[in-house]
Amino acid sequence: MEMTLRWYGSKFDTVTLKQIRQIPGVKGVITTLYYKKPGEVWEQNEIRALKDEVEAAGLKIAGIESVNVSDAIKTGSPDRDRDIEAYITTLENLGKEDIHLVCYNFMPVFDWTRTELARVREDGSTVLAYTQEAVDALDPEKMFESIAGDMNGTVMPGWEPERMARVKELFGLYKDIDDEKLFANLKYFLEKIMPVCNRYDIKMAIHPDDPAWSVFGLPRIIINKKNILRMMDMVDDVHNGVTFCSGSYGTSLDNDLPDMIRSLKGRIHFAHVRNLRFNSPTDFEEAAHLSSDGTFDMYEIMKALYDIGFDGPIRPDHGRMIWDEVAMPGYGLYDRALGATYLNGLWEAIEKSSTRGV
Ligand code: DNO
Repeated sequence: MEMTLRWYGSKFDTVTLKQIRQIPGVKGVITTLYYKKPGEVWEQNEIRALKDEVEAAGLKIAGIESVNVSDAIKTGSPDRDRDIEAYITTLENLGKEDIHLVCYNFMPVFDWTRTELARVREDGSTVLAYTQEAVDALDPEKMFESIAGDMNGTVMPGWEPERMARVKELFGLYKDIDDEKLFANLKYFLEKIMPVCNRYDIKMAIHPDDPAWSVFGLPRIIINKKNILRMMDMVDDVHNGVTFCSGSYGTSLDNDLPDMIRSLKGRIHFAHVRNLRFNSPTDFEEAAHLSSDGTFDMYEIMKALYDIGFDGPIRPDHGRMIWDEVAMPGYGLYDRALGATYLNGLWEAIEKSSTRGV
């Protein structure tokens, strides 16, 4: 296991590489060329410059989150082959720069969905939260407006204003796409990119849909053990793997997280570990990482990762906004640093008690 933090690049992130470097046990970042649009090629010199910047700060790039997949690929429109070619070139350029992990998602229209970005908890911290009631009452075209005021001046991944301005058009693109078509389009995409992934040993790690059910009637497929095993089987290559995100799969209380982890042995290439607190099955908020602050048993999650021999990058994922920090919701420094430290502590205890037989 390699502890990392997500970092959006010096032009976009409020957190610096120097700060990340000072979190005990964090040796790498998960990063991206945040300005790239889906379908655009990432040039090798741009990747090299990012790598140089990270390495100059004493860190390494542990993986990319995300190289985004275009709507043409997700909907299987006639332009998809052009975009897949661009994706392949990007993967080649990443491979040439010795980067071997790519996180991506296959969610239609909206990436992750939350209805509040700054719900105030009893201790005064603020967190991202979701209620189904709020989604049901909302016109999807108003979704962005309803949360934009709480973004603290940042651009949140998947919620880029220029994309959100086209929400109506985007819904139109997906009107004939159901789960089966989305699965077929994902298979087509994966089959095309597997040769380059094999050539450069690039592990593709699909991020789950968040929340793990359909929102606004859009299809959602990466939501549970059955579907993810179907995806692993449909393109049976070790480079076709997953980002195991406890906070996304965990939105559905039907998902048994440690059991899912065990069933994905060898195919989890990246882990996002965080906790949620459920106020009801349809109202949840992002808690501190500590088990007792939320609903999940974080020890069992880390133990399952340990037991399957997980040795990829992990990140504490979202944190609460604490100590008056102003940052991208979920992506401040302080609570993620506390999360990294806690998860490192759990891991050390699990490792030592396993190897010392106590
Ligand atoms: C939200 C993130 C997602 C994730 C993408 C992966 O905070 O977990 O935006 O990065 O879905 O492509």
